[in-house]
Amino acid sequence: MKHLTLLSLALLTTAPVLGHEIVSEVDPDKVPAFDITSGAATTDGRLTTFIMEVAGVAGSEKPVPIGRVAGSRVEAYVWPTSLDPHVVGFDPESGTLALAITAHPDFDDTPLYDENNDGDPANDGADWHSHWVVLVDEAACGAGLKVRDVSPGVDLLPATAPYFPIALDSPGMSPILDGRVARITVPVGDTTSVSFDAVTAELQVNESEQVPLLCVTGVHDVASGDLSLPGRVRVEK
Ligand SMILES: [Ca+2]
Ligand SMILES: [Ca+2]
Ligand SMILES: [Ca+2]
Repeated sequence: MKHLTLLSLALLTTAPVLGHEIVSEVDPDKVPAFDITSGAATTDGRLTTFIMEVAGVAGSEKPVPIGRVAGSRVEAYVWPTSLDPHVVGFDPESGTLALAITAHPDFDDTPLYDENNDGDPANDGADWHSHWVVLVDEAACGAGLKVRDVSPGVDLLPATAPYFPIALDSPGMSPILDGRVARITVPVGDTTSVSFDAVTAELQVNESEQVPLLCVTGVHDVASGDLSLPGRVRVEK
């Protein structure tokens, strides 16, 4: 009976967290830096913070530079969300709006930001930085997903987008990679009904720079296991 009571207490104590956070097992076959152990998000009503914990050191593995954009690789910590892409300035209902922390040493996609603080805003990419992207299904991509191909000037893009022909925005929110945790805060407040997942993935620029321009080529880990977006944003004052 004592055990039952303790178990009930434990369930009561953890119940408000369940249904918000997503828990993923440690998998010895995965690269620890991309092996997700949990995904979570909190909001104070004005800002929302997306959080991911991994088994290793977050951000410790980056793509090897190849010296050209075509065929180059991107590593990413990604939170796919149920937010409409129009919330941040893309076409409404145009795919899955995802927040991403990425590193890609072969190209700069943050024309407004000097990520490495060397006086040149056009030579970055190797350091971890943030993006909004719109993901859509693409059978031609290794993982069945791509960043949506667009025509800048025809399709809607946020003012802070680099105006590449993909649904990519570079609004400059600083990611925090600290030990096992990757997190990022975005200026989106009305998120208590938003669902999300946590994913670690590799992307690649098309070898011939044709569409699909930016494929998701491989998925390291999906917190939910099935991309069902079971996470819910927790209110934290
Ligand atoms: Ca995992
Ligand atoms: Ca830049
Ligand atoms: Ca720079």
